[in-house]
Amino acid sequence: MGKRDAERSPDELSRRSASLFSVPAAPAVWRLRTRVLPLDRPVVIGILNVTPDSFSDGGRFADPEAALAQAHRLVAEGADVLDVGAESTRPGAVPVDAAEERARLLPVLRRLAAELPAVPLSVDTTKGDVAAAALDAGAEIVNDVSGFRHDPSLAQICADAGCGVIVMHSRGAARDLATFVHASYGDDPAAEVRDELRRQVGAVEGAGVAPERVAVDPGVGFAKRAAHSLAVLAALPALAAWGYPVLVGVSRKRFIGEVTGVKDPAERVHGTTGANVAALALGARLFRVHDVLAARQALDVARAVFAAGERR
Ligand code: HH2
Repeated sequence: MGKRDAERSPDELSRRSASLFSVPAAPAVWRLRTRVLPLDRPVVIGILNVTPDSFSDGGRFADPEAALAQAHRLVAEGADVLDVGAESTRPGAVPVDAAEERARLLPVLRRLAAELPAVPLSVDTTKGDVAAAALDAGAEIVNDVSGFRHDPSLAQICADAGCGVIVMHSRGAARDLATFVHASYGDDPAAEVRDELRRQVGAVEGAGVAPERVAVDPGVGFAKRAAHSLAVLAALPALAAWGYPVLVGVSRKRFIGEVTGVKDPAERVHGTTGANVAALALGARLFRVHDVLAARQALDVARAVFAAGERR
């Protein structure tokens, strides 16, 4: 029989609590199109929305010059990767056709690839031909919020390009993604999310994408009420146990507003920090955020604490 806590020395107890909260094992690197991203430090992915209508920063960076200035700011604040998106998933956002999406993205991606060559670029799209053009313009990663469900050509395009892919859990068609239309779950929402995500990862790998290029994302806020988003975050260790790098996109989202009572998304930075640090402790390695400086500092400090625990 094991010892009771009362019989353990303070040193033994603190060693055990350090290992309880130490970061679960994750792969050492994530392979992208032309480079390898180390995962020994939390990876901060800065969001660059070149959209007129995103939920928290819509319209601010739709002009390419404004987008470039914002990209330089995010990198100066410590972003490791930039995720560039031209179609909002916000409920009620106007769908964007592929030609318009390309016209918004390509000038920005080309300039970023030239001006910030050390920063891997991710393209947030669900469309194969947009992804193909973005990869030609220098993107390293394809981030698909439909989890490679909407466009059957996309996984093959990624396999041929050898790029990194982010497979995110979601349900339903484009207009329903960030709504509650499909937010019905049984007793264990996180297990259902994992089952569905597992199928999507299988489909992506079945199309030829190498497992070491895959990152997985539970899709916080996508077909998930606040309780579902909290449940998938709490269950991150089971997702991390698959062995892929885990990404979370909690930044400024509605569940943070519900927990904190903060209505304005731009004011949700402190709640976002809390969610990101919790996610790091539970196994996430990649953090998609609007507020890069806060995430960079908070995650680096949290990582340093866990690392000190591991050395004991
Ligand atoms: N969330 C959003 C967009 N893309 N990609 C991943 N992998 N994970 C996410 O959680 C995620 C994502 C929604 O946030 P945002 O880009 O700020 O808003 P909008 O869709 O309105 O542009």
